[in-house]
Amino acid sequence: LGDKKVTVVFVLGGPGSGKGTQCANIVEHFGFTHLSAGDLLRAEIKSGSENGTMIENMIKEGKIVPSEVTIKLLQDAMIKNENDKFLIDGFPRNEENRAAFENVTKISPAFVLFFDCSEEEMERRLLARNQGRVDDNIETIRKRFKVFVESSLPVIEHYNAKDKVKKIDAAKPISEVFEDVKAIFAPYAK
Ligand code: UP5
Ligand code: MG
Repeated sequence: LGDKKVTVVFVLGGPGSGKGTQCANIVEHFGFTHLSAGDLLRAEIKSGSENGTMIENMIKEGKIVPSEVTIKLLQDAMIKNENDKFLIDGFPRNEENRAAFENVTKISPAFVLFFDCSEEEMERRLLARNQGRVDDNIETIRKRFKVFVESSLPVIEHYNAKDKVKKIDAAKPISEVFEDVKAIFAPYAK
């Protein structure tokens, strides 16, 4: 990234907590660029890249793709984009992801937006989504929940200890969740 100074917000929360949905709202109102690590990985599969098969197998199992791969995709996307405000959605997913991103990019997030939602509600949403995602089946959903609790919650704990986490009740309807999100982003109004 060189000398480019960027503001990064990590958007975290369990599978189906509404990260993508709320990021689209934040982009529209606050002029951030949305980078979903999962979307970048799915685009990499589609592009026929040499890592495609490995990535697809990991996603089918709900496992975390090696951090070099994800960080490269995020870094390239930030370099290519003129914007200096980024929402990084669904990354870092474990402590190794977090440490590697900080080491490679020298970026630490302005804050972490954490969408808190029950597994029961997230499961309902994912099973109703119907967008053909290979990981939206009950077996993979259970694996994704387990990985979230075991590997991703510790990342949120890490930033919580630094007072960087803004936790949102994500079980409410989309528009109500966005009211809470708006209050947090008010200082970043474009
Ligand atoms: N919906 C949203 N908000 C709602 C609300 N308030 N009330 C009712 N319904 C609501 O929402 C999910 C569904 O719920 C939608 O139909 C929506 O309309 C509805 P969405 O906004 O898509 O939720 P999101 O949190 O983005 O869910 P997603 O499934 O994308 O989360 P995951 O974290 O599971 O998926 P991601 O794409 O980030 O990762 C997928 C896989 O990629 C991972 O499991 C992993 O294998 C791999 N991965 C890595 O290895 N490394 C990474 O860094 C990132 C991903
Ligand atoms: Mg998503």
